[in-house]
Amino acid sequence: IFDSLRGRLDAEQKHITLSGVDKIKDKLMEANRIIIVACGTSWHAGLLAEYVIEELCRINVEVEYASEFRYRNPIITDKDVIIAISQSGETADTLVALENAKKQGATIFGLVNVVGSSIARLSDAGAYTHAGPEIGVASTKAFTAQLAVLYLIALKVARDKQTIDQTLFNKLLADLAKVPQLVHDILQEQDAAIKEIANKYAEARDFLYLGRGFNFPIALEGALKLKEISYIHAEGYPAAEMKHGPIALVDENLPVVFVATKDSYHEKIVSNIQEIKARKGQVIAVISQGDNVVAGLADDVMVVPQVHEVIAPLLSVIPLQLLSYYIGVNRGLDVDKPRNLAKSVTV
Ligand code: F1P
Repeated sequence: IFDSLRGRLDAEQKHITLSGVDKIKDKLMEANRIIIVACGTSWHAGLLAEYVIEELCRINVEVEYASEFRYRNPIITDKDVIIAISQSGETADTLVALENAKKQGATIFGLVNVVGSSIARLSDAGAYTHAGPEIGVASTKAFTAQLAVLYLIALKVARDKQTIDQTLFNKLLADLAKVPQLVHDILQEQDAAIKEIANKYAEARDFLYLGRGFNFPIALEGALKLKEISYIHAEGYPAAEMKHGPIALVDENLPVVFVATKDSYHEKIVSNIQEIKARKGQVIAVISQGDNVVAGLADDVMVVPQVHEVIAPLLSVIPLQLLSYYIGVNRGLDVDKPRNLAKSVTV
């Protein structure tokens, strides 16, 4: 993540350098629509980017699973900009989806880790996340790095389109610049507590992850990480969607992980937590520092520093990655090489 920000963001000077974005700036400024195409964890980064770009830039965004998009006959025009997100830059479904879109005239912006990879070569412009090769198969730091770049793009476009005011721009930029240090602090300060939580729940058969707004994609990503490296069945849901089905699963054996950092909908998430507690579910919550309300309701908490709600997901994903890691370790699994999972899904 530090590499993703270094040289691209100068919070003091309020300056963002992204030469790839400059290359397609006119297309972006006039875009009818941004279509984000990705798979797996990269898709979750795309989903969060949808929330952020729509909020800050007021551009219509759609997020597509490349693995489905490639089999559809989507309506794409030269007014569409496609953002392709891929850690490896080689994911076959994403590549085919892009080739199809390119034939219809779309401009493609590639966001990949690997310099010279197939997706990078197919793109009209792009940015490298430079998150280095992941040691493990499951995507963790690539996710954070993808988000860092997507946030920079959103902020840059929002400022040029004047869809946010200078005060908000400055606040978001300043909070984004703090993220590398805050991630470091979370890893240090929460490590022991998260390890203990992992030991407590390592034998659970199923987990439910809930979040709302900017925290919803993080709930999905938390559930995916647990599946990938701990082999525990986990579902991520929008918090309010719980009443439309998953609530039937709740009993004393179901750990429910809430991504519950302070945001505009905080009261709603508090009442969702109460609903789970009333049904004897066990609540693990990611909370903002100083949130005594959720700390008082939840069985276990993982604490992150408070930043603007738009930036908060960059922090709240960290304890969830660590929780999955420690549950996997507790179960004696090789968390770096999960069974059945390939680093690049090229077929
Ligand atoms: C997408 C992805 C990863 C996942 C695993 C399989 O890869 O689903 O998110 O952790 O490695 O592939 P990519 O297109 O981002 O390289």
